Amino acid sequence: MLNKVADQFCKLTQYLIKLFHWSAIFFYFVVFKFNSKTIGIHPIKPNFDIQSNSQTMQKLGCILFFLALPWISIAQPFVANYDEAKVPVFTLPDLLVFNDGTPVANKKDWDKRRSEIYSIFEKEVFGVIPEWKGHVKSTLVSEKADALDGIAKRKEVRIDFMNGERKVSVMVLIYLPLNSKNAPVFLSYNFNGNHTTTLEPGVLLPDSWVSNNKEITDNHANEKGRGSAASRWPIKEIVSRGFGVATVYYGDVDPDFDDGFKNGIQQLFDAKRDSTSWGSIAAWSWGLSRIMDYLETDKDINAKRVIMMGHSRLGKTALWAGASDLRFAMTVSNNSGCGGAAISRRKFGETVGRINTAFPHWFCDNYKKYNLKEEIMPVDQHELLALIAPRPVYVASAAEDLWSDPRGEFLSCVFASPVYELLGMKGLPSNVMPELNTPLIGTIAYHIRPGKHDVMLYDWQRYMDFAADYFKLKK
Ligand code: GTR
Repeated sequence: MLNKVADQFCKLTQYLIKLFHWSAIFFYFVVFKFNSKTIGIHPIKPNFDIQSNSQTMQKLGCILFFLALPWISIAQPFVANYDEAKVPVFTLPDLLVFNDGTPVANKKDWDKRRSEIYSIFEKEVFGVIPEWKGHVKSTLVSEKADALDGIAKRKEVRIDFMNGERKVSVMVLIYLPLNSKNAPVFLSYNFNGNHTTTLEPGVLLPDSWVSNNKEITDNHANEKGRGSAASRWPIKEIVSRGFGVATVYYGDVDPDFDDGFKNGIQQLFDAKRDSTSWGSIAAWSWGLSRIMDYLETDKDINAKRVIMMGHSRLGKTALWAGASDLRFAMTVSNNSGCGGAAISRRKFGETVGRINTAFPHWFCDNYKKYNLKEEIMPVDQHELLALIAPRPVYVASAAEDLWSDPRGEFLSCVFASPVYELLGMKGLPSNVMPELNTPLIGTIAYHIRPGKHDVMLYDWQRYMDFAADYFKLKK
């Protein structure tokens, strides 16, 4: 949907530029000629007034033309490359070499190298999170002991973030298998409100801004959305296999539009902005850490077993949260693509320039330096995965989701593997892209399934298998 809006915007801009361009030409030729002819004086021998008049027109035409030039070059509609033969030859930054060229030899070295890489991602990609000076309060809002036809306990917990008079509230919806305080829990943002993940009538609608669609015209959630994303949230299957689910509407933390960072939790921070200031992905990721703070206090939950999971932009967020907060035991990136798991230097599908143009608020301003210049980036996305090591990470692609560059997502897993191996873990077990529905499972895992950009039951089943092995649950 947002892609379509961005493309329409691009077309409109192009149309306006053409109009501007032709006006410039019109001014230059038509008005100038009209002036010369109607006044009836040969342009080569004009009198002083006519000459200055025509020179003014000429200058105006030139100025308009040159003003239009940069726009003409930047507003060409983006055409994604989907041809493997056109992927540029690239050299990735070496994970196991310090910025000063010294090799990384052991686990201790890796801790230092990790800080170097983390700091580059902070300052050049996602942005630095300012110091939090407010306070936080959590309140149990509802509880149901026999949810999902009696197999789960459901609760809703509101977390209020406050700084002075300013307050932002975030609602966490939690489902837990009955009588299991040890269940691993998938923590995952949803796109349109907690009520869209389930058909259960009691689940609250968000109060915060939601994007408009066929059913919503006033940026407020309504009952029509209940259960609309349930296919992405097979909560009953998840709970039946002994896992919990904690989900939060991402717009509660930061509404997803470019508002100059004035709403969502960013309004609660007093920091001035510069080119390294945080974008929305960092804000959403900060929110996940605060939800983790709450989960650590919840007696029904073993917070050492929280699995960070996200789809698409929220997959990018999950990876950055997994890299930033070592309390997340495992991270799952579903179709995260550009700025997530896909290698940026491949420029396949969505590129850095395209994502920064369509979503200027997601990353820090420094990231824009790499628009059309991915090859000079000081990091690439295999390093984002490596920041999660030695904890398990699962990356998944969809065959028709070329926009997210499945091969680039796979290669990140391959290129992050040496760090896992240095730390004594198994990297991805193969460097050959697997067939559809044939997961590769090491401490880094990868699969590609048939179908579109989405989260499907197949994806969840693989994540649950992976987590069940790691947490040694009965299958
Ligand atoms: C697309 C965007 C992708 C991905 C996706 C999503 O429009 O280009 O990077 O994040 O949105 O989040 O659904």
